[in-house]
Amino acid sequence: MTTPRFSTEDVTVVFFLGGPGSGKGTQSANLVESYGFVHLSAGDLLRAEQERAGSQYGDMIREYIREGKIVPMEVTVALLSNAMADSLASAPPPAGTKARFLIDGFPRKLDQAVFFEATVCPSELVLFLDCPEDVMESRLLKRGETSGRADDNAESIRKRFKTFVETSMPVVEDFRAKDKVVEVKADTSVKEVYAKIKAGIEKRGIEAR
Ligand code: UP5
Ligand code: MG
Repeated sequence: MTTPRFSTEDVTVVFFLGGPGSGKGTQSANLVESYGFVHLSAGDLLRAEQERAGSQYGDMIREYIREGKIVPMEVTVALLSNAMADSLASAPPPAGTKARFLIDGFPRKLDQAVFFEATVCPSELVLFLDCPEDVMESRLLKRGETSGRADDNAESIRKRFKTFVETSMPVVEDFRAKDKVVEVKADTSVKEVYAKIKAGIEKRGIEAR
């Protein structure tokens, strides 16, 4: 059996899932502020790797993201695991506390969840933002006017939704069956959604710090 790289005695991992445009990035900023999470967006790490000079994965990542497909997990898991190690080395948590990592937009497929928990760190909780597609679509199209993201266009958005429903929702369902999901409706204001997130995670024992 493999031993995970990080122990749950030192580290708390919360997976943050939800459809494209459900508000994961937006709410992550709030959670960093009040709960001392280190925010690691799998999508942001992949976009940075895509731009990194000398990366052997740049072209592949670009293609997968535009098509709304899920990048092979070895790439994503290595980026996440190394980002966790870097954070622990450069900004360790206050003495006597565990480091908290908010893993945004990952795992997007069941085998990724299994692989991450076996080799990197088991998760404590899964925060899931539930938002109707029409709301997510209008948010993403609006963001696309200025974001520069290659996947914020109608065609890529449609493909991202399909991947989310077919491949990523089963991850949420699997964690739900294990009673690890805090689910929040995400089609109201940023403030209202955040209030519900706070209530949900505090009920599960994650306190502000
Ligand atoms: N907004 C947010 N909340 C709002 C609210 N309550 N009311 C009104 N507006 C709200 O928000 C999106 C927009 O909506 C923003 O303009 C915001 O102001 C507004 P944001 O917080 O950015 O939503 P988020 O859920 O983070 O949306 P994002 O587009 O980042 O989600 P995706 O999951 O699609 O993107 P991600 O970057 O995670 O992944 C992109 C691609 O990378 C994937 O499609 C895939 O190809 C690849 N990928 C992998 O292959 N593997 C991975 O593990 C991760 C990604
Ligand atoms: Mg995001």
